[in-house]
Amino acid sequence: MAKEPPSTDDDDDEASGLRKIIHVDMDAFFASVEQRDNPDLRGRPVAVGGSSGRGVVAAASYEARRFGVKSAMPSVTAKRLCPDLVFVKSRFDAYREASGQIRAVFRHHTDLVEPLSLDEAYLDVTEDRLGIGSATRIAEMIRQEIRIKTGLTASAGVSYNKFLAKLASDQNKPDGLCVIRPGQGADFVQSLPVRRFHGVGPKAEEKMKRLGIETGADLATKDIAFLRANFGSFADYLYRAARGIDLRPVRSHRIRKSVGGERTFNEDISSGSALRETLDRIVDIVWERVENAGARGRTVTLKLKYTDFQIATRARSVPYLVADKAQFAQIGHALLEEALPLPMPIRLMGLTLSKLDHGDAARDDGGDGDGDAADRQSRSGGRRSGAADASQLSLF
Ligand code: DCP
Ligand code: MG
Repeated sequence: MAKEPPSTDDDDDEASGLRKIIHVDMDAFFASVEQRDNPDLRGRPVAVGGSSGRGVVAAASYEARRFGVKSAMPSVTAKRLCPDLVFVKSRFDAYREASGQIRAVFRHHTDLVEPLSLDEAYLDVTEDRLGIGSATRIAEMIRQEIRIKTGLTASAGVSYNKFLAKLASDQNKPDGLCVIRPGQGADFVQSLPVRRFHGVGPKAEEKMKRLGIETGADLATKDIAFLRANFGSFADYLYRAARGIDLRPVRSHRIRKSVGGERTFNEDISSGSALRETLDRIVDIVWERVENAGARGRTVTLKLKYTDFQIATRARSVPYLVADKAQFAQIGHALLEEALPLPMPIRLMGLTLSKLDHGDAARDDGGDGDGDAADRQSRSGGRRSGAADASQLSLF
């Protein structure tokens, strides 16, 4: 029996219907696939990525991380930190295959799977397919099934919303499990550095630091008006997150329309050679995102923003999916050549791949995501009363 009146947090948990959410994230994904497929690499510090002057580390094995090597670090820096580091070229077909296997494991337990990238996904197991009931038990089964099917380890977080489940999956990496039970979310978030909040990147972290916000507890002292004034549309998410609340449903039907990236320059550029070089760098960044998303597409769009802030776009579609980075780059360059000579210098260049084909995600295309989520939400709402609440809690 609860002796105290329900706190606002409990109210919000109720509003979200005490969902059972699991976030699964593979450990050192690309690097682990390489170690699995090449026994010589096991137990050694491994970096996936180019070792050349401009290469960056895509993934670092846990052995390499002990030396401070991590994703997105320039390869030269990584080599300096860890002289014995072994560089391995990426093999996206192998990563995509493992990704398909883990998604099949997820679907064995629920239809409500929202992949975030090749190696991680949110699952809503409030009403799990096999009727197991305990989200913690399901997470353990999933980790074991992934190990059997792929020979790789996964970490999982279990909680009552997406925000907390993702934090939890990171908590006991590698090969770990962490459960944040109903009522524990607000406390869990207090001591965390804001950088661990999903969506807070280096820039937001820096800005928060200037505002005296370093932890969840600091964030929770700021009212919504202050957050809106400083973080615009991000404010509502932050306000709730600082209290362990997140109302976003798991959306299995979310279809990404495009993958792209752009760069704003410190100095406006206009010369053909500088433009081509810039485009190459953008191709590197965007193609990495395309591969991480497991996306394939048919249309490439080049965006140029001129010094007078006018935006020009040029697009080209191909009859088949863009096959690889070389073809992506070639189409991007063809679009750029068409735009030359430029009428004036540009301050921004962007490149996007769209008309995406979603591979195995196509299976999810059948319905309207929001409608379905709302339906599930209300169905669970209907079941939610008296004894059902107690059993849901005990089975968490
Ligand atoms: N990746 C990448 N470039 C980055 C970050 C990631 O190419 N800047 C790729 C390589 C990773 C994979 O995406 O193996 C998954 O990214 P994660 O952030 O989940 O990192 P890992 O799975 O490598 O490690 P962790 O155990 O921390 O999840
Ligand atoms: Mg991972």
